[in-house]
Amino acid sequence: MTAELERVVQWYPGHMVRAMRKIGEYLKLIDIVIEVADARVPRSGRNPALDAMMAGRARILVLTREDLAHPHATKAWIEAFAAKDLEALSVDGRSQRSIARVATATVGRAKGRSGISRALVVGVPNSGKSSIINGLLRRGAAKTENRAGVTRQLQWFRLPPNVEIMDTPGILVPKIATKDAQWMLAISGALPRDRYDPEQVAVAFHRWLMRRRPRSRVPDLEAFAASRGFVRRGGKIDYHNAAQSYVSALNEGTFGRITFETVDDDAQAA
Ligand SMILES: Nc1nc2c(ncn2[C@@H]2O[C@H](COP(=O)(O)OP(=O)(O)OP(=O)(O)O)[C@@H](O)[C@H]2O)c(=O)[nH]1
Ligand SMILES: [Mg+2]
Repeated sequence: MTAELERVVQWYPGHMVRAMRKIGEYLKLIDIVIEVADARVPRSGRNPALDAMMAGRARILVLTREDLAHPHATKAWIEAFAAKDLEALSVDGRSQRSIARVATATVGRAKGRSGISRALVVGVPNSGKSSIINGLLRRGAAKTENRAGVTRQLQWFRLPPNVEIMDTPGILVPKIATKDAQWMLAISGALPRDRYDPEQVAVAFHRWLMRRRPRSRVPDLEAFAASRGFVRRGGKIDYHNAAQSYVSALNEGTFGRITFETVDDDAQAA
């Protein structure tokens, strides 16, 4: 088993380059920007290039997967964003009740009944953009799936009475800044499964957790593999499949609600 996150994980295919350019072209038509990020990675799960592009517009930051993030951490993040004049709200993108809050925030920023407002939904891959759009439209109009790179093109939808909303493909940064950001983005599903080694990701996550919470009872990959029966004939552990299952377990909340990045990391880095 390899211990370190050695392979450089990058993913910036052509459709992201094109989407970035198209968003730039549409931007002058846009009144409201809804940025969608996984609540577990509110720093690495945001794309600074999109952030810079959207500056000066009416914006909402929707933190998805609140069901998997730690509630205290999410609250601290929302307050930190508010202090920077960015309205953030946390949701479970699969819950209609959550989406109703996004609808209220969006409509609150729309023009009066007379004109059409245009909203743009942006964010890194698999953050839950299309799910939010489907929730707002109350139908499965936009394709969603639990893997990165599902939405490939920009697409408009009509949200009665007077909002038009555009789904966009997830756009990553061309170069992921740190090794921590790499495993965090891998777990959150922003990177396709064939782009990273799940063993390295599972090990990097557990090491990070032990540094943060030495008394945590979340199993390491070895213990998980043994307890879930990932043993081949001859007693050898099947680490690869165990690691994939480990990453899935993290995303099903099996190990509890864990936020990977805290506001305090920011303060320490500053
Ligand atoms: N647990 C949990 N899963 C969510 C939440 N929101 C969305 N999902 C799931 O996350 C997966 C990705 O959702 P999508 O809406 O397709 O994500 P996307 O941002 O459109 O992805 P791309 O188009 O690939 O960039 C789906 O399996 C959703 O069901 C949430 O709040 N909690
Ligand atoms: Mg999508």
